[in-house]
Amino acid sequence: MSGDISRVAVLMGSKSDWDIIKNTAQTLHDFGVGFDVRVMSAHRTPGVVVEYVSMAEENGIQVIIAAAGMAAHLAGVVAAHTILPVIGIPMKGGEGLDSLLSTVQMPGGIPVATTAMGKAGAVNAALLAVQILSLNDAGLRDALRVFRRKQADAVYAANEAVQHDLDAMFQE
Ligand code: RP5
Repeated sequence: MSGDISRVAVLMGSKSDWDIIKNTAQTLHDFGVGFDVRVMSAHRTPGVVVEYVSMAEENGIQVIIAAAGMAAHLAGVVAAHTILPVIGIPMKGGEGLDSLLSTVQMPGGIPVATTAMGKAGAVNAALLAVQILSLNDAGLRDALRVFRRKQADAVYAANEAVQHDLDAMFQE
């Protein structure tokens, strides 16, 4: 739990996913968005998943992020039990491609917005959740614009640094 009210649920299939999913929690925290982190498994604790997700809307959750690896059914099962938007993060628990396909290949009618694997996906899941929440939150829209500007500034600075290195390497 972080922030006053949890607006985002961050679910993961195993504690072994946490090292990557910490990036989701950190990003939500950086935007000041309250979240609730839980370990629960579509296969090992299916009853807990259904119970949690069935109550999520009533509990004030607006977006659910679900991370799982291998035969990664967590995001799909979550999506089947709620009309809240669900973002799936495929974890590289097995080969990687297994969890990517298990998460992304949802049948028509039950969507899961699937991110990349790894840290990029963990961060992007949080950013996508913030973007969804920002539709009704001008403060979050401003924070997203600041984030994008800082991100671009870092790329401009990196380009400058490379140009500087090139000048130093090849000056006659
Ligand atoms: C999935 O299986 C989890 O999300 C994890 O990515 C993977 C392996 O889980 P552990 O065997 O490490 O608990 O359910």
